[in-house]
Amino acid sequence: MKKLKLILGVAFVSAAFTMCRKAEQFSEEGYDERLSGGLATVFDETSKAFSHAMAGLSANDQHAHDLGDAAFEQTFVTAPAPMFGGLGPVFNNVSCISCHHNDGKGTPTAGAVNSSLLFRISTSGNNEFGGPAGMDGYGGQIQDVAIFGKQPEAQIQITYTDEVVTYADGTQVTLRKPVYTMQNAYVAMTGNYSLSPRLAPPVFGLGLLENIPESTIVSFADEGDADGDGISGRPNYVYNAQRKQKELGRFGLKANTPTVITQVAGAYHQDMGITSSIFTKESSWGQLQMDDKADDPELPDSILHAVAFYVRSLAVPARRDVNNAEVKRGKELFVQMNCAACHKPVVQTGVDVTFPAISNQRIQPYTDLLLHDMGEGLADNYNDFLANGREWRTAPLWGIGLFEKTNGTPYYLHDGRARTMEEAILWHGGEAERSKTKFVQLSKTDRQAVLKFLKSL
Ligand code: HEC
Ligand code: HEC
Ligand SMILES: [Ca+2]
Ligand SMILES: [Ca+2]
Ligand SMILES: [Ca+2]
Repeated sequence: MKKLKLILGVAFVSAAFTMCRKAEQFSEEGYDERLSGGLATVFDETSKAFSHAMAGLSANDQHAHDLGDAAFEQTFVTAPAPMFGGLGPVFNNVSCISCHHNDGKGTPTAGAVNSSLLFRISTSGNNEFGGPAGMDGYGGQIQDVAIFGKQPEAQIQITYTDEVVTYADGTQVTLRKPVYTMQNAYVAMTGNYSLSPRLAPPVFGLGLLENIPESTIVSFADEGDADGDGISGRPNYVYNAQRKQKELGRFGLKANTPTVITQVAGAYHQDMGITSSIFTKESSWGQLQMDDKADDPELPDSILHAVAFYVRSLAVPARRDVNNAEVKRGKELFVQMNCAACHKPVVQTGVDVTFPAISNQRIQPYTDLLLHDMGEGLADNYNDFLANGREWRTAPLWGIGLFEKTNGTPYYLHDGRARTMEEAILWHGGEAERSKTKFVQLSKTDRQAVLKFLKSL
């Protein structure tokens, strides 16, 4: 049944591709702007838009993708279990899909079953690898759920305070700022700590982002702001727990993880409490509730690799309405307001002869994968390797116009505080202050054109 759906899906996608291709005009540069992921683009604008394999995978690769797909959706259980055991003792959720809804963004409802918001915690200073120093009794992340007989580390309650922004034409937008309160801590927390709220981002297109040459990303940086446009941007360099060395950070909301595989192993480890060959000790190792027995890894390498391949080979959804006049006007304004200085519209991936779908592709990720100071309003005061408490990785904007489809109620920004893309823009500060001010000064018609352009991504 699954196979049939897959074949139908592929047939449908290729039919749609050829049909639309004839109907639409190419953009001025002779390039089809709809191809956000180059050859790894898929034509689907439904709730499943982020869930397709890239076209052209070999039979072997397709098989690995399908295995990874099943494991991504698999609910893990308490050990002992013949398969998919090892959940906990403390964890945040029971499967990847329960946070990355439809392979897309999550929902910021801490405590609820579908919650995809988690909290990192650190004391001042760094750990032995240059990363954030964890807290005694808690480590680096608060796990708010536990298996039977153990206690969750703590829960975090969220309340919001409102702030109103008024445009020159009188239109008002209400922004909500989250306030977090730690509750039910299983042991007393001593000393100062900072919390970093993180909402699950989408997981498609990551093979492409991983395949952007390091030199390209570094070339986007302008650390001393030599061109004087107020935008600097710098790369993060982080510890690779698999290769045991410092590398460029690309993934995570502060570019705090170097590769897809370490990100996936890290998710099993911290978010689900599942050990693997990369993270061999439970996240609660050395804490009160752990027996500290060094067992075999709970996750076989075969599954770890399949899941990593699954997210690397998820296709990017095509843009819609690229020839609509209002969308085109919105794109012009996006460039004029210098949004494109951080949200890079076009990037070229490197050559990878083993994986043609991600090799040498012209993609439109709308990110530079660099860290930017986003101002006090978005600051979490939490350091993550080189990222300071005001810095975040430029969020890729590809697919953002489909969040309503993939997630029902969409949420934007690192903690989901923004309910609309307009709210997300109004939170921009720091290096993005000038761009934000330009947006606020636009006429209502032009603001709508910008939002319509974002909706087409
Ligand atoms: C409790 C919710 C939660 C669970 C469960 C979870 N994730 Fe995530 N995921 C997140 C958050 C939050 C981030 C951002 C992490 C950061 O900033 O360090 C993230 C980031 C990622 C990224 C990087 C995306 C990017 O653009 O940088 C990948 C890949 C990923 N997760 C895969 C997985 C896989 C595979 C699983 C299952 C093994 C999983 N996640 C389970 C919440 C979750
Ligand atoms: C200085 C770099 C920079 C500039 C300039 C910039 N952005 Fe961003 N943008 C970011 C970063 C970093 C984030 C993630 C912030 C966070 O999550 O707290 C982001 C997030 C967003 C989001 C939300 C993405 C999501 O997935 O939740 C939207 C929408 C957005 N930007 C649009 C714009 C628009 C429109 C402009 C121009 C008016 C702009 N940005 C200018 C860096 C920038
Ligand atoms: Ca475990
Ligand atoms: Ca912990
Ligand atoms: Ca600059």
